[in-house]
Amino acid sequence: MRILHIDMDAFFASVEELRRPEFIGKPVVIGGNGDPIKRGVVSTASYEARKFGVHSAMPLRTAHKLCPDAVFLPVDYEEYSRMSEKIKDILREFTTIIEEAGIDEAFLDISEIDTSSEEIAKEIKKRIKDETRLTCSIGIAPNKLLAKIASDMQKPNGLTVITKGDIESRIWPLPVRKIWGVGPKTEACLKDMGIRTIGELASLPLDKLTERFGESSGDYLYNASRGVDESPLITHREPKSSGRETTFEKDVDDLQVITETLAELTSEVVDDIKEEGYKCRTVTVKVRFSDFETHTKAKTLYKPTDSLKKLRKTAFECLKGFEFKKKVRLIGVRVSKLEKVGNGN
Ligand code: TTP
Ligand code: MG
Repeated sequence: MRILHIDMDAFFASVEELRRPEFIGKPVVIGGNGDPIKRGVVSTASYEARKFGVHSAMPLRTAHKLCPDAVFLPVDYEEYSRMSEKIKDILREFTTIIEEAGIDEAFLDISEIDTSSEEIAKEIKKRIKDETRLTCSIGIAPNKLLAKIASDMQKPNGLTVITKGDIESRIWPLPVRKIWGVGPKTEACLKDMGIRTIGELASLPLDKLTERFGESSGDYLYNASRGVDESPLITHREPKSSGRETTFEKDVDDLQVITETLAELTSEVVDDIKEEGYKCRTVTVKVRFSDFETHTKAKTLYKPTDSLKKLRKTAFECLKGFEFKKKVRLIGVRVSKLEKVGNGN
Protein backbone atom coordinates (compact mmCIF):
# COMPACT_ATOMS: atom_id res chain seq x y z
CA MET A 1 0.00 0.00 0.00
CA ARG A 2 1.13 3.52 -0.81
CA ILE A 3 -1.07 6.28 0.56
CA LEU A 4 -0.71 9.99 -0.12
CA HIS A 5 -2.18 12.60 2.22
CA ILE A 6 -2.48 16.16 1.02
CA ASP A 7 -3.32 19.16 3.20
CA MET A 8 -3.46 22.73 1.94
CA ASP A 9 -1.31 25.35 3.73
CA ALA A 10 -3.18 27.93 5.87
CA PHE A 11 -6.10 27.21 3.58
CA PHE A 12 -8.73 29.91 4.28
CA ALA A 13 -6.01 32.57 4.72
CA SER A 14 -4.24 31.58 1.49
CA VAL A 15 -7.49 31.73 -0.50
CA GLU A 16 -8.13 35.22 0.86
CA GLU A 17 -4.61 36.30 -0.12
CA LEU A 18 -5.30 35.18 -3.69
CA ARG A 19 -8.05 37.73 -4.14
CA ARG A 20 -6.30 40.38 -2.07
CA PRO A 21 -2.60 40.18 -2.91
CA GLU A 22 -1.99 43.30 -0.81
CA PHE A 23 -2.31 41.03 2.27
CA ILE A 24 0.46 38.64 1.19
CA GLY A 25 3.27 38.67 3.73
CA LYS A 26 1.08 40.29 6.38
CA PRO A 27 -0.42 38.52 9.37
CA VAL A 28 -3.94 37.49 8.27
CA VAL A 29 -6.56 36.08 10.64
CA ILE A 30 -9.82 34.53 9.40
CA GLY A 31 -12.74 34.05 11.76
CA GLY A 32 -16.36 34.87 12.58
CA ASN A 33 -17.55 37.96 10.79
CA GLY A 34 -14.08 39.44 10.71
CA ASP A 35 -14.55 41.85 13.61
CA PRO A 36 -11.95 40.98 16.26
CA ILE A 37 -13.80 42.94 18.93
CA LYS A 38 -16.90 40.75 18.54
CA ARG A 39 -17.35 37.22 19.77
CA GLY A 40 -16.04 34.42 17.62
CA VAL A 41 -13.05 32.17 17.16
CA VAL A 42 -10.15 32.02 14.76
CA SER A 43 -10.76 29.62 11.86
CA THR A 44 -7.21 29.92 10.68
CA ALA A 45 -4.28 32.31 10.56
CA SER A 46 -1.55 32.87 8.00
CA TYR A 47 1.91 31.66 8.92
CA GLU A 48 2.93 35.29 9.57
CA ALA A 49 0.13 35.60 12.17
CA ARG A 50 1.08 32.25 13.71
CA LYS A 51 4.46 33.76 14.66
CA PHE A 52 2.52 35.93 17.14
CA GLY A 53 0.97 32.83 18.70
CA VAL A 54 -2.37 33.08 16.87
CA HIS A 55 -3.95 29.69 16.05
CA SER A 56 -7.23 28.00 15.08
CA ALA A 57 -10.02 27.88 17.69
CA MET A 58 -8.55 30.78 19.70
CA PRO A 59 -11.02 33.58 20.57
CA LEU A 60 -10.74 36.43 18.04
CA ARG A 61 -10.27 38.87 20.89
CA THR A 62 -7.21 36.97 22.11
CA ALA A 63 -5.84 36.95 18.58
CA HIS A 64 -6.37 40.69 18.41
CA LYS A 65 -4.44 41.18 21.66
CA LEU A 66 -1.56 39.05 20.43
CA CYS A 67 -1.43 40.67 17.02
CA PRO A 68 -3.38 43.96 16.84
CA ASP A 69 -1.91 44.81 13.43
CA ALA A 70 -3.18 41.65 11.74
CA VAL A 71 -5.73 41.86 8.93
CA PHE A 72 -8.97 40.34 10.28
CA LEU A 73 -11.35 38.86 7.70
CA PRO A 74 -14.72 37.10 7.84
CA VAL A 75 -15.14 33.46 6.85
CA ASP A 76 -16.32 33.10 3.24
CA TYR A 77 -17.12 29.42 3.19
CA GLU A 78 -18.54 29.42 -0.34
CA GLU A 79 -15.33 30.75 -1.80
CA TYR A 80 -13.23 28.16 0.08
CA SER A 81 -15.60 25.36 -1.00
CA ARG A 82 -15.26 26.43 -4.61
CA MET A 83 -11.50 26.34 -4.35
CA SER A 84 -11.68 23.00 -2.53
CA GLU A 85 -13.70 21.53 -5.42
CA LYS A 86 -11.15 22.78 -7.93
CA ILE A 87 -8.34 21.09 -6.00
CA LYS A 88 -10.30 17.83 -5.61
CA ASP A 89 -10.94 17.84 -9.37
CA ILE A 90 -7.19 18.01 -9.99
CA LEU A 91 -6.60 15.16 -7.50
CA ARG A 92 -9.22 12.97 -9.19
CA GLU A 93 -7.14 13.13 -12.37
CA PHE A 94 -4.41 11.19 -10.56
CA THR A 95 -6.64 8.46 -9.14
CA THR A 96 -10.30 7.71 -8.50
CA ILE A 97 -9.40 6.02 -5.19
CA ILE A 98 -9.65 9.13 -3.11
CA GLU A 99 -11.06 9.96 0.32
CA GLU A 100 -12.12 13.56 0.75
CA ALA A 101 -11.20 13.91 4.39
CA GLY A 102 -12.04 17.60 4.81
CA ILE A 103 -12.32 20.91 3.00
CA ASP A 104 -8.55 21.17 2.53
CA GLU A 105 -7.37 17.57 2.76
CA ALA A 106 -7.63 14.21 1.05
CA PHE A 107 -6.14 10.72 0.99
CA LEU A 108 -5.19 9.12 -2.33
CA ASP A 109 -4.33 5.47 -2.83
CA ILE A 110 -1.39 5.67 -5.24
CA SER A 111 -0.34 2.01 -4.92
CA GLU A 112 -1.14 1.30 -8.55
CA ILE A 113 0.53 4.37 -10.04
CA ASP A 114 3.78 3.42 -11.71
CA THR A 115 5.87 6.44 -10.68
CA SER A 116 7.98 7.20 -7.62
CA SER A 117 6.28 8.77 -4.60
CA GLU A 118 8.31 11.96 -4.90
CA GLU A 119 7.46 12.36 -8.57
CA ILE A 120 3.72 11.94 -7.99
CA ALA A 121 3.81 14.42 -5.10
CA LYS A 122 5.80 16.96 -7.11
CA GLU A 123 3.42 16.66 -10.05
CA ILE A 124 0.38 17.17 -7.79
CA LYS A 125 2.00 20.19 -6.16
CA LYS A 126 2.85 21.67 -9.54
CA ARG A 127 -0.63 21.16 -10.97
CA ILE A 128 -2.26 22.76 -7.91
CA LYS A 129 0.21 25.64 -7.89
CA ASP A 130 -0.24 26.29 -11.63
CA GLU A 131 -4.01 26.14 -11.53
CA THR A 132 -4.80 27.78 -8.19
CA ARG A 133 -1.54 29.46 -7.11
CA LEU A 134 -1.88 27.72 -3.74
CA THR A 135 0.66 25.56 -1.92
CA CYS A 136 0.04 22.33 -0.07
CA SER A 137 1.91 19.81 2.03
CA ILE A 138 2.05 16.16 1.07
CA GLY A 139 2.88 13.04 3.05
CA ILE A 140 3.35 9.60 1.54
CA ALA A 141 3.46 6.44 3.65
CA PRO A 142 2.31 2.80 3.76
CA ASN A 143 -1.02 3.76 5.45
CA LYS A 144 -3.39 6.65 6.23
CA LEU A 145 -2.17 7.16 9.79
CA LEU A 146 1.48 7.65 8.78
CA ALA A 147 0.63 9.62 5.62
CA LYS A 148 -1.30 12.16 7.70
CA ILE A 149 1.51 12.48 10.21
CA ALA A 150 3.96 12.88 7.31
CA SER A 151 2.05 15.67 5.57
CA ASP A 152 2.25 17.70 8.79
CA MET A 153 6.00 17.18 9.31
CA GLN A 154 7.35 19.88 7.00
CA LYS A 155 4.58 22.45 6.67
CA PRO A 156 4.18 24.70 4.74
CA ASN A 157 4.90 23.50 1.18
CA GLY A 158 6.30 20.21 2.51
CA LEU A 159 6.88 16.83 0.91
CA THR A 160 7.62 13.98 3.29
CA VAL A 161 7.95 10.29 2.49
CA ILE A 162 7.86 7.88 5.42
CA THR A 163 8.66 4.18 5.09
CA LYS A 164 8.27 1.40 7.65
CA GLY A 165 12.00 1.69 8.34
CA ASP A 166 11.59 5.35 9.39
CA ILE A 167 9.16 4.70 12.23
CA GLU A 168 11.69 4.49 15.06
CA SER A 169 13.83 7.40 13.94
CA ARG A 170 11.19 9.83 12.64
CA ILE A 171 7.83 8.93 14.20
CA TRP A 172 8.81 7.86 17.71
CA PRO A 173 10.30 11.24 18.73
CA LEU A 174 6.99 13.02 17.91
CA PRO A 175 4.49 13.98 20.64
CA VAL A 176 1.51 11.61 21.05
CA ARG A 177 -0.84 14.38 19.83
CA LYS A 178 0.39 13.77 16.29
CA ILE A 179 -1.56 10.48 16.25
CA TRP A 180 -4.96 11.00 14.65
CA GLY A 181 -7.65 10.73 17.35
CA VAL A 182 -5.37 11.65 20.26
CA GLY A 183 -6.88 14.86 21.62
CA PRO A 184 -6.16 16.91 24.74
CA LYS A 185 -7.87 14.39 27.07
CA THR A 186 -5.91 11.35 25.91
CA GLU A 187 -2.78 13.45 25.85
CA ALA A 188 -3.33 14.48 29.49
CA CYS A 189 -4.03 10.87 30.55
CA LEU A 190 -0.85 9.69 28.88
CA LYS A 191 1.12 12.52 30.45
CA ASP A 192 -0.07 11.32 33.87
CA MET A 193 1.37 7.92 32.95
CA GLY A 194 4.67 9.62 32.07
CA ILE A 195 4.14 9.23 28.32
CA ARG A 196 4.82 12.17 26.02
CA THR A 197 6.18 10.78 22.76
CA ILE A 198 4.89 8.15 20.34
CA GLY A 199 8.01 6.10 21.10
CA GLU A 200 7.21 6.13 24.83
CA LEU A 201 3.67 5.06 23.98
CA ALA A 202 5.08 2.13 22.01
CA SER A 203 6.96 0.99 25.11
CA LEU A 204 3.70 0.33 27.01
CA PRO A 205 2.32 -3.21 27.04
CA LEU A 206 -1.08 -3.74 25.43
CA ASP A 207 -2.85 -4.74 28.67
CA LYS A 208 -1.83 -1.49 30.34
CA LEU A 209 -3.38 0.49 27.48
CA THR A 210 -6.63 -1.48 27.29
CA GLU A 211 -6.97 -1.27 31.08
CA ARG A 212 -6.67 2.53 30.94
CA PHE A 213 -8.49 3.35 27.66
CA GLY A 214 -10.75 0.33 27.03
CA GLU A 215 -10.40 -2.49 24.53
CA SER A 216 -10.81 -0.63 21.25
CA SER A 217 -8.97 2.62 22.04
CA GLY A 218 -6.22 0.66 23.80
CA ASP A 219 -5.76 -1.53 20.72
CA TYR A 220 -5.76 1.51 18.49
CA LEU A 221 -3.05 3.31 20.48
CA TYR A 222 -0.95 0.15 20.70
CA ASN A 223 -1.01 -0.30 16.91
CA ALA A 224 -0.78 3.40 16.03
CA SER A 225 2.37 3.87 18.13
CA ARG A 226 3.98 1.14 15.99
CA GLY A 227 2.83 2.80 12.76
CA VAL A 228 0.28 0.03 12.18
CA ASP A 229 -3.02 1.10 10.58
CA GLU A 230 -5.14 -0.91 8.22
CA SER A 231 -8.08 1.46 7.87
CA PRO A 232 -9.33 1.64 4.28
CA LEU A 233 -9.99 4.83 2.33
CA ILE A 234 -13.63 5.86 2.50
CA THR A 235 -14.15 6.69 -1.16
CA HIS A 236 -17.90 7.10 -1.12
CA ARG A 237 -20.03 8.71 1.54
CA GLU A 238 -23.81 8.57 1.44
CA PRO A 239 -24.86 12.22 1.26
CA LYS A 240 -26.77 13.48 4.29
CA SER A 241 -28.02 16.57 2.55
CA SER A 242 -27.68 18.60 -0.60
CA GLY A 243 -27.81 22.36 -0.91
CA ARG A 244 -27.11 25.45 -2.93
CA GLU A 245 -26.67 29.05 -1.91
CA THR A 246 -25.76 32.32 -3.46
CA THR A 247 -24.43 35.65 -2.29
CA PHE A 248 -25.99 38.59 -4.10
CA GLU A 249 -23.66 40.96 -5.92
CA LYS A 250 -25.26 43.73 -3.90
CA ASP A 251 -27.41 43.27 -0.78
CA VAL A 252 -31.08 42.97 -1.79
CA ASP A 253 -34.36 44.08 -0.20
CA ASP A 254 -36.67 43.28 -3.11
CA LEU A 255 -38.69 40.25 -1.99
CA GLN A 256 -39.47 39.40 -5.61
CA VAL A 257 -35.75 39.00 -6.40
CA ILE A 258 -35.25 36.95 -3.23
CA THR A 259 -38.16 34.67 -4.10
CA GLU A 260 -37.05 34.17 -7.70
CA THR A 261 -33.52 33.35 -6.56
CA LEU A 262 -34.87 30.83 -4.05
CA ALA A 263 -36.99 29.21 -6.79
CA GLU A 264 -33.94 28.91 -9.04
CA LEU A 265 -31.73 27.46 -6.27
CA THR A 266 -34.45 24.97 -5.33
CA SER A 267 -34.70 23.71 -8.87
CA GLU A 268 -30.91 23.26 -8.97
CA VAL A 269 -30.99 21.29 -5.72
CA VAL A 270 -33.84 19.12 -7.02
CA ASP A 271 -31.81 18.41 -10.19
CA ASP A 272 -28.84 17.48 -8.00
CA ILE A 273 -30.70 14.97 -5.85
CA LYS A 274 -32.57 13.48 -8.81
CA GLU A 275 -29.31 12.94 -10.61
CA GLU A 276 -28.00 11.03 -7.59
CA GLY A 277 -31.29 9.13 -7.26
CA TYR A 278 -32.53 10.58 -3.98
CA LYS A 279 -35.79 11.88 -2.56
CA CYS A 280 -35.89 14.13 0.49
CA ARG A 281 -38.19 15.07 3.35
CA THR A 282 -36.73 18.22 4.91
CA VAL A 283 -36.23 21.60 3.27
CA THR A 284 -34.16 24.28 5.03
CA VAL A 285 -33.93 27.86 3.82
CA LYS A 286 -31.08 30.04 5.01
CA VAL A 287 -30.97 33.82 4.90
CA ARG A 288 -27.92 35.89 5.76
CA PHE A 289 -28.59 39.57 6.28
CA SER A 290 -26.27 42.44 5.40
CA ASP A 291 -24.80 42.45 8.93
CA PHE A 292 -24.01 38.71 8.59
CA GLU A 293 -26.77 37.70 10.99
CA THR A 294 -27.89 34.34 9.63
CA HIS A 295 -31.19 32.54 10.19
CA THR A 296 -32.63 29.26 8.95
CA LYS A 297 -36.18 27.93 8.73
CA ALA A 298 -36.98 24.30 8.03
CA LYS A 299 -40.03 22.22 7.19
CA THR A 300 -40.30 18.44 7.10
CA LEU A 301 -42.71 16.68 4.77
CA TYR A 302 -44.64 13.58 5.70
CA LYS A 303 -43.32 11.59 2.73
CA PRO A 304 -40.03 11.79 0.81
CA THR A 305 -40.31 13.52 -2.56
CA ASP A 306 -38.26 14.75 -5.49
CA SER A 307 -41.11 16.80 -6.96
CA LEU A 308 -39.94 20.30 -7.84
CA LYS A 309 -43.44 21.68 -7.35
CA LYS A 310 -43.76 20.31 -3.82
CA LEU A 311 -40.25 21.25 -2.77
CA ARG A 312 -40.51 24.76 -4.17
CA LYS A 313 -43.80 25.25 -2.32
CA THR A 314 -42.14 24.04 0.89
CA ALA A 315 -39.17 26.39 0.35
CA PHE A 316 -41.60 29.32 -0.11
CA GLU A 317 -43.38 28.36 3.12
CA CYS A 318 -40.02 28.49 4.89
CA LEU A 319 -39.31 31.90 3.36
CA LYS A 320 -42.56 33.27 4.79
CA GLY A 321 -41.20 32.59 8.28
CA PHE A 322 -38.48 35.24 7.97
CA GLU A 323 -38.71 38.89 8.92
CA PHE A 324 -37.12 41.07 6.26
CA LYS A 325 -36.17 44.20 8.19
CA LYS A 326 -32.64 44.25 6.86
CA LYS A 327 -31.20 43.75 3.40
CA VAL A 328 -30.31 40.24 2.36
CA ARG A 329 -26.75 39.27 1.57
CA LEU A 330 -27.16 35.57 0.90
CA ILE A 331 -29.91 33.05 0.35
CA GLY A 332 -29.60 29.29 0.37
CA VAL A 333 -31.69 26.15 0.35
CA ARG A 334 -30.76 22.68 1.57
CA VAL A 335 -32.69 19.43 1.48
CA SER A 336 -32.03 16.64 3.98
CA LYS A 337 -33.47 13.37 5.31
CA LEU A 338 -32.47 11.92 1.96
CA GLU A 339 -33.64 8.47 0.90
CA LYS A 340 -32.58 6.47 -2.11
CA VAL A 341 -35.34 6.24 -4.71
CA GLY A 342 -36.66 2.69 -4.90
CA ASN A 343 -36.49 1.97 -1.15
CA GLY A 344 -40.21 1.35 -1.11
CA ASN A 345 -41.08 5.00 -1.71
P1 TTP B 1 -6.16 22.97 8.74
O1 TTP B 1 -5.61 22.16 7.58
O2 TTP B 1 -6.12 22.35 10.10
O3 TTP B 1 -5.38 24.36 8.85
P2 TTP B 1 -4.81 25.31 7.72
O4 TTP B 1 -4.98 24.72 6.36
O5 TTP B 1 -5.38 26.67 7.90
O6 TTP B 1 -3.27 25.41 8.08
P3 TTP B 1 -2.13 24.30 7.92
O7 TTP B 1 -1.13 24.91 6.97
O8 TTP B 1 -1.58 24.10 9.28
O9 TTP B 1 -2.78 23.08 7.35
O10 TTP B 1 -7.65 23.36 8.44
C1 TTP B 1 -8.11 23.69 7.14
C2 TTP B 1 -9.09 24.83 7.20
O11 TTP B 1 -10.19 24.48 8.04
C3 TTP B 1 -8.53 26.11 7.78
O12 TTP B 1 -7.90 26.93 6.81
C4 TTP B 1 -9.71 26.75 8.41
C5 TTP B 1 -10.62 25.60 8.78
N1 TTP B 1 -10.56 25.37 10.24
C6 TTP B 1 -11.53 25.97 11.06
O13 TTP B 1 -12.44 26.67 10.57
N2 TTP B 1 -11.45 25.78 12.41
C7 TTP B 1 -10.46 25.03 13.00
O14 TTP B 1 -10.41 24.88 14.24
C8 TTP B 1 -9.47 24.40 12.14
C9 TTP B 1 -8.37 23.57 12.73
C10 TTP B 1 -9.57 24.61 10.79
MG1 MG C 1 -4.44 22.76 5.96
